[in-house]
Amino acid sequence: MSDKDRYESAYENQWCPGCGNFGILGAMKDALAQLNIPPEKLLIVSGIGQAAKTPHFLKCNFLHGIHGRALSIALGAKLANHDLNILVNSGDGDCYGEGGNHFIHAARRNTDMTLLVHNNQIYGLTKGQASPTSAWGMTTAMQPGGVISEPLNGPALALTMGAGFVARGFSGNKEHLSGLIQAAVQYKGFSVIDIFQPCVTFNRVNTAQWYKDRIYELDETKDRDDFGTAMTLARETGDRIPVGILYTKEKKEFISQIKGLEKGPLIDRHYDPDRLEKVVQEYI
Ligand SMILES: Cc1ncc(C[n+]2csc(CCOP(=O)(O)OP(=O)(O)O)c2C)c(N)n1
Ligand code: SF4
Repeated sequence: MSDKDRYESAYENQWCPGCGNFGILGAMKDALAQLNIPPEKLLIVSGIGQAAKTPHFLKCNFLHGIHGRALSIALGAKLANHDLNILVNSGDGDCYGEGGNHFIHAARRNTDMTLLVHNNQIYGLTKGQASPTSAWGMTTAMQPGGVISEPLNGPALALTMGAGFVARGFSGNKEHLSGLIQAAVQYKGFSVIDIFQPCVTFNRVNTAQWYKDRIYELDETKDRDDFGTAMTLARETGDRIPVGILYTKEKKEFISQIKGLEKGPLIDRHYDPDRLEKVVQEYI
C-alpha cells in the first residue's frame, strides 16, 4: 500500500470530470501522507455543498454537518479531543455566506485547526447562483442583470480578524498546494487557505485558464510576518493574484488559555451522572 492509499475511501465520487475539487483532494492526500498523519488521528469536518463532500472521499473520521457550521463543530471536537488533527473543507458559499459569522470568530479564537476554503466563486451544488466571492457584474441564471455586490475577500477578512496563518492556493498546482496544506497543518493555531477551484459546470468566467493567466507564486523563502504586506497581497485580486503564504505569525492558541481544560481534554474526564443530576436538581 502506498502512503497515499492509506487515505482512500470506498465512497463513489460524483464530482463533474474536470472539477477543481479533485486537485484539492489530491493535494490533501499528498500532504497527509507527507506529514504521516494516521487516518484514525484525522478528523475532517464539513458543511454543505460540493466542497463539503470532500471528506467522503478520504479515509478518516468525518463529520458532515449543516450549512456553514463546520467550524463550530470542529471547535467542539477539538475541545473534546486535543489529539485530533482537524481539517475543515468548506465552499465559498458555505464558509463566507451561511458560515460567515463563524468564520470571523474562528479567526479571532485561534483554535488549532486548518480550514480549506474551496473557492469556485459560485454555488456549485445548487446549480450556479452567485456566491459571496462572485465578481461584481458576473451574470448567472439567478443574477441575469449581473451581481450588484462587492466580492468578499476571505484572506483579507481573516487577516483583519487576527488569523495567524493565511494563504491562497490554486487547485491546478497540486504540488504547491500540498506544500501549503502541510505548512497550515503544522501551524499551531487557526490556519486558513483560500483555494481557487474552477467549477467547470457553472462558472464559465473563472476557468482554469482564467486563474492560470493571473496567478503567480510567492517567494516562500521570505518571512511573511508583516501585516501590511500581507494585506496588500490579499487585496491583489486583479490581473495578478499571488498564491502562497500571505501571512504567518505565532499567536496565543485558544485551548491552551481555557482554565477549565487545564486538567486535559474532555474525553479524558470521568463522567459522573449522579453529580450532573445533583446540579440539574439545584436549578429545578
Ligand atoms: C441553511 C441552508 N441554506 C441553503 C441551503 C442550500 N444550499 C446547499 S449547498 C448551497 C451552496 C453551496 O455553495 P458553496 O458553499 O460555494 O459550495 P460548492 O457547492 O460550490 O462547493 C446552498 C445554498 C442549505 N442546504 N441549507
Ligand atoms: S458543479 Fe462545479 S463544483 Fe460541483 S462537482 Fe461540478 S464542477 Fe465541481
